[in-house]
Amino acid sequence: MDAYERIMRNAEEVVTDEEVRELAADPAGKRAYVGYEPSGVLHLGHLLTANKLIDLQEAGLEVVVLLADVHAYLNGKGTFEEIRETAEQMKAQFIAYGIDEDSAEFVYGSEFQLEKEYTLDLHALELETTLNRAQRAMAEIQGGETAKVSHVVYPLMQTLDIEYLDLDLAVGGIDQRKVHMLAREELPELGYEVRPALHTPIVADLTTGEGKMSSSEGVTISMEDSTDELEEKVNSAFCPPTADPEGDLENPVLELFEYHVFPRFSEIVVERPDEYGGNVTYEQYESLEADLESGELHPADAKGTLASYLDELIAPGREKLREIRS
Ligand code: NAL
Repeated sequence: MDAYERIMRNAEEVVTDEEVRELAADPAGKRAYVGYEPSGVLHLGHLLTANKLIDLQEAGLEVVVLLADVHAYLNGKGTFEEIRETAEQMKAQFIAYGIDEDSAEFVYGSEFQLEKEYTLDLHALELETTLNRAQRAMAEIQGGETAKVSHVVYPLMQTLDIEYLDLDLAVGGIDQRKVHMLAREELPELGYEVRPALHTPIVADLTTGEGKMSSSEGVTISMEDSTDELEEKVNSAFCPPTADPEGDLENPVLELFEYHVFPRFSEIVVERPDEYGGNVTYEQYESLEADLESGELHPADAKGTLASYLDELIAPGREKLREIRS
C-alpha cells in the first residue's frame, strides 16, 4: 500500500482528492490532526479516527491530537477541572491503543485558544459568519439541544485551530464535514490558507444498524468493557446474513471488521470445529464480507471472531484505565 492508499483507506470522503494526492506525494514533515472533546473513556467512535491517525503515522505524517478542552466546555461537558482530568485519561488510552507517542503531539486547546491574537481572529471570524451558517455547522456535532451562543462559537474556533496548529490535513468523522467546509470558505477571508480534510465514516448503532454509534445513544463498545461484556454486546449485535435489499440498514458486525479489525491486523482467523468447516483465514475484509453474505460464514462465528479481535485491541487501554483508577 503506498502513502496515498494508506491515507485514503476507509475514508468516506476527502476534500479535495487533488490536495490529498499532493500531500501523499511528499508526506515528510506534514501535520494531520484530529480533535476530541475530552471524555474519560474511549469508545469505538474515538477509535475509528484513531485508526486513521495510525494510518497517517504509517504513511509518514506527523499527527497532532487536540485535546479540545475549551470546546468541551463550550459544549457543556463540565467544569474546566473535570474536563482536564478526563483529557489526561484520554491521552493515556490513545497511547495504549497504539498511537505512537514519539511522533504524535498532544495539545490542549487552552494552550493557545486563550491568547490575544487568537481571540481577535475569532472575533474577525464571528464578524464574517452568519448565525445560520455557524448553527448548521454545529448541528450534527451538538445534537438536538437548544443552541447557546457557545454552540456557534465552537465551530468558528474549530476553524481557526486548523490555522493555529499549522496543519496540513484536518481529519474527523463525517459529522465534522460542515465545520471543515466552513473553514474552507472562511479561512481565506482572514488571509489564511485552505487545507484538505479527510472524513471517516460513522459506524452504525450495534443493535439496530441505524444511525450513529456513540456513548450517549445506543450501544457502543468502550475501553471500560470487560471481555465478557464485550462478547455479550457483539453477540447481540444486528447482523443480517445477507445485505439489506432496501439498502438503508448497515451491518454493524461487518462495519466493525472493516473499520476496526482489518486495519489493525494483517490476517483474521475464524476458528471453527472441523465439522463446521474448520478454521478460515482472511487477509482482506472483502472476502469475509462475501463469505458472510453467501452463507459460507455463519453470523455466530463472525461475531465470536469479532469479539476476540476487538478484545485484543481494547485490552491495553482497559489495563491503562484500571491503573489510572487504582
Ligand atoms: C474537534 C473537536 C473539537 C475541536 C476541534 C478543534 C480543531 C480540530 C478538531 C476539533 C471535536 C469534534 C467532535 N468537534 O465533535 O468531537
